[in-house]
Amino acid sequence: MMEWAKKTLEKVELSRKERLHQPAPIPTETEAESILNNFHPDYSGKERTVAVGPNAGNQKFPLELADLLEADSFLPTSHTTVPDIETDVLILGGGGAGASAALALEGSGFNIHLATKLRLGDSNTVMAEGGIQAALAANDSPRRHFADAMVGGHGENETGLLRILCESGPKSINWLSQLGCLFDRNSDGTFRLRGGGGTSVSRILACRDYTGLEIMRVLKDAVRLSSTNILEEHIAVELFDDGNSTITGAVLYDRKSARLVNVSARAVILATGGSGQLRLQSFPTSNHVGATGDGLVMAYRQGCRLKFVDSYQYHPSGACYPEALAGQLVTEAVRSAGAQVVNSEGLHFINELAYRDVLAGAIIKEIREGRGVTTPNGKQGVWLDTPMIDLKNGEGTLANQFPGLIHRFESYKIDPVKTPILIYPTLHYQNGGIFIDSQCKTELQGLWASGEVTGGVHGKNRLMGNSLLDILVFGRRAAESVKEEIPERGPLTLTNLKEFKKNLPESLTKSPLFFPAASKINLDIGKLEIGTAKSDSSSLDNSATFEPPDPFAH
Ligand code: MEZ
Repeated sequence: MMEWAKKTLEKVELSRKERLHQPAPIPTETEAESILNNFHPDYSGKERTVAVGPNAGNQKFPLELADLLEADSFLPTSHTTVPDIETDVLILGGGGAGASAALALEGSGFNIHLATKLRLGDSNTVMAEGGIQAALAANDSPRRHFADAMVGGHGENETGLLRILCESGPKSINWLSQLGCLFDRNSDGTFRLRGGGGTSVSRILACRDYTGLEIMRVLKDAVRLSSTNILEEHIAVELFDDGNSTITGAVLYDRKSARLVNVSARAVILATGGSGQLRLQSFPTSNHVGATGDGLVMAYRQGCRLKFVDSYQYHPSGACYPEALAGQLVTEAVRSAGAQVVNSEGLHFINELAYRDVLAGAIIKEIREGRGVTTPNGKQGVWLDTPMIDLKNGEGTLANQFPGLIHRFESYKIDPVKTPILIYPTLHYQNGGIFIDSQCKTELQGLWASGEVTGGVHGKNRLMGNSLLDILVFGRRAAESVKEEIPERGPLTLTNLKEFKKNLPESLTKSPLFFPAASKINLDIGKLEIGTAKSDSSSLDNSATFEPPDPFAH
């Protein structure tokens, strides 16, 4: 029990009955604008332009990302370019987008390699809880899905990409079901559909509160059974070009043998995911440990422009207490099932299904204005009144629909069925990324990209459940395009990298980051020679017992 919060919890309990049938208002457009401008982290001015690369001087980046874009490469320009592996298609990333691309290439006759930083499946995909959108209901349509996402994205979505996303929803669910994905169903066998923030009809399919895990389970099994060569613990370090800007492969770092591996490929699909582990402005994150924006850095050095990378999604309901869970996702589905967002005085100050950016800003506002709850360690949050779920929907609903939530909190003697959860926004999703066209082609020949590393489809605020759909749709689409347009094999050079380095300001730091500093995983890549295994002394710093990253570290 949270003894320290006794007084405020009493106020929450006292106001519960009155709140039961009284939804709080969604802010008007003017109120929302004021909340965003004054309280949302994207609008705090903690951003700057960079001096090098295709966006130099004309696009602002969060400070932490700008530093990485202007940092030096780990790879010396003298690095040898003799290939260790020759393949047709190299997929970088082992999450949902990379796995979907690999599966769509099966049967093409191409030789396929998929390289992943950790193990196949270790990705933000498995961290997604609440569901995936697809216009399947009788009263729904891809057009309606499109309209909802467009409004949610502040009208800034790339319309061509968004149309493809929404039109591909139903067949993506069909494909996943054929692979064995067990979506929740109604007693009549139809898919159980939930609502979410910004969905005008129920459109979200779920597997309880572990949807991403279930989706990745089937994708992973299928990839393992396919002809794809899986290179686990092979971290992408840099891309190769042919001397004429066409991408021709990548340099990987094999963690197990501590060797650099040159891969020559006719096509590269970048599916390296997001960058929540940059922990912008010291925010905790819901992202997996490898989400450090490596794909953005590598592609940028080659000349790919980045779009909207000043726009990140701070998921309103990240866990705030206990500190060991800080930043972990408390799915939006908990809010759509009836849990209300309540301040220290027991006031239901905003509708919990307001757009994510507005809700996150409103929570920060409440705290800054003194109506938040302070934990014994000085962290601040507001209440998510989870007991409301059973009150509204009947006893047992929360336990039945959100077993993952219960499991995590009961370890700390908090029962969300009886006690509200303290929440604070958590860095959840990179809204922007690499420019792609409708075939997932980047601005460089030979390089395709899909999933969270790309920018545009979600505009400046993604709706719940559209990222799980995105990775399936655009992972497979990239593969289809590769099948049609794969170039001939080109030479491996570091021409683009050398050009980029020429204009680089003096920099002591190196990038990509690969792992957050708090993980204590240090890769000493610059010192390695190609093909020379570093005896048994891996470059991992194993001197201390491994501690998971401190969720509040930066
Ligand atoms: O798409 C998401 O971000 C998602 C499903 C998150 C969640 O709240 O569960």
